[in-house]
Amino acid sequence: MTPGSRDARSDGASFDVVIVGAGFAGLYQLHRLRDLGFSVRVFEAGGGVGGTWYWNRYPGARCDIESVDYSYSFSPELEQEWTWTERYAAQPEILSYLEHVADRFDLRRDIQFDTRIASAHFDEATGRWALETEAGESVSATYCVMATGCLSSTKVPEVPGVDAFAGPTFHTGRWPHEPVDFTGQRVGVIGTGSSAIQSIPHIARQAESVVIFQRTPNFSVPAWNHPLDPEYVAEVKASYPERRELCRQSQAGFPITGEPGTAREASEEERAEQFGEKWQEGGLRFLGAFADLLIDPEANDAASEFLRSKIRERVEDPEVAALLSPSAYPCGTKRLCVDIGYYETFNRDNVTLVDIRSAPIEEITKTGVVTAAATYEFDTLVFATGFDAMTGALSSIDIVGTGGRSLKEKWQEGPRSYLGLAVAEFPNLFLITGPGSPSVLSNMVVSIEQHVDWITDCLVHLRTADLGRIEATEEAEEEWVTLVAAVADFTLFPRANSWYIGANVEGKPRVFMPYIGGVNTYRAQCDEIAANDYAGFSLGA
Ligand code: NA7
Repeated sequence: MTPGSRDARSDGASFDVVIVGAGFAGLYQLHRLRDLGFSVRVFEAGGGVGGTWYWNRYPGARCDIESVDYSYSFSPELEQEWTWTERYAAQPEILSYLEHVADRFDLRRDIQFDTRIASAHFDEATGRWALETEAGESVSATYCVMATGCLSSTKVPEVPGVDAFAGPTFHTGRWPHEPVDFTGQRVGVIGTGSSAIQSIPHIARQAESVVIFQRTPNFSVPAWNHPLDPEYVAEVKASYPERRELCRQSQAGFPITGEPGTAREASEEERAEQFGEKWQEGGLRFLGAFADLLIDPEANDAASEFLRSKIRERVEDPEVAALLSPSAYPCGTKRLCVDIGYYETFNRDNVTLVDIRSAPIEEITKTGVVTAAATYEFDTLVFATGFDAMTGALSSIDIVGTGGRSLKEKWQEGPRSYLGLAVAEFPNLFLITGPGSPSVLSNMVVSIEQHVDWITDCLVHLRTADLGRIEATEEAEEEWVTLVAAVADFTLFPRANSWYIGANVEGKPRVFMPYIGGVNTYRAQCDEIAANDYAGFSLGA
């Protein structure tokens, strides 16, 4: 047994609420509901708490939201006692934080680790969820909360021979717990998304050689990461209530003061100055340079060109710089990356960039990778090929609602939900940061807390009113799906083949999944619906 987890397994047990997942979302949901007297059990596939931060242990794994904001706001005491050490926390520090939270609030005693939920079926006769674990245990619950994460179902390259390689292979999203030593190794890395951009500089410093297979280049802005000055930390701690409120009332869940102007109205000099300033601030703040950056193609062109000019400054070989420069989509419409020395890594003698857009990978063999143009031999392969984002983790559980239809079947043409929180035909099921909510377009911790608080208030409301059933109506769901699509269509996001739109998984329907309305607007919409007697839901005994 994992230290601290339950000795007794759960077979046959019944609960008010079952929560699937013990990351940021599951931990806080457990804390809230247990405090209010609900009987709760969390099931977690991993051997410990942390979710994303438990699995993504690759070298260089780091948050791209500033750590003082990428943390819970629910406990003023926790806020004061925990001290972040860097501007962007690395994975071990975030995992320690979540372990601290689990211990501090005594959460582990209600979490069953190393347990994957295989199925969840709604039983119309009892009005309860019947869940089964992969090991065959059965439990039941009145309510089921899916805290399964948006980026947890890993994706390996869909190329022939993917299992054929004889040496070690690692996926960034399932990295071993022990550090991997690349010393003296010839390493191949497939993928150039955020995980690759963070890990490649580390791998290149150790390995004999690294070959990077790039299908689509990404835009990246420096993190300018640094240890946090104690005075700054003290200032943040002293002003946390206001800072958190600023996050909640912002578009993306991190504090931004002042209203940016539009690039359309700015002169060329003003644009250059603003981009330069935002570049110096570093990270995702770059996208806040102008209000129309993700709406107006011309504004975006200017920002994209600025970012490409920085790649040319950072990469010595002009041909490599050109290959690393995205041109096929507007900047920011695939997740903007935040790097520490990524581009400079291509100035090293032991690093080679291979363009697999012009000469695709044909096969992975026992000894390496064969592209349409050449054969490469490796000792180790790293798959930085991302996730079946937003729907993958939910679709991998056999979730069946009232009509006998599974969620996977219902979502065959793309995810449909009401608020990204609930799904018609699936009573008493809640999704935390599900598709149709701001989720991955925001500071996840802010969005998670908002959903957990909303769900908690909802369950208390049902209990107080002596009700035991809530279900999104088909009409409300249809209206919400239409709104999510309309808001996305107003922006440049649908122009990119991103994981936001399911383009990274073969056969996945092309539907823009997160809600771009902003965490501020979205929070107001959710609150209004609750205040309006849960408009769009049908409530029953
Ligand atoms: P991403 O951002 O989905 O990146 C995956 C990368 O792998 C991306 O460059 C893909 O190219 C590439 N890829 C995927 N499949 C293949 C195949 N079959 N062949 C070649 N290359 C492939 O995942 P990350 O883990 O880096 O980051 C996920 C999020 O975590 C990130 O956005 C942050 O929010 C944190 P493509 O672009 O699809 O052409």
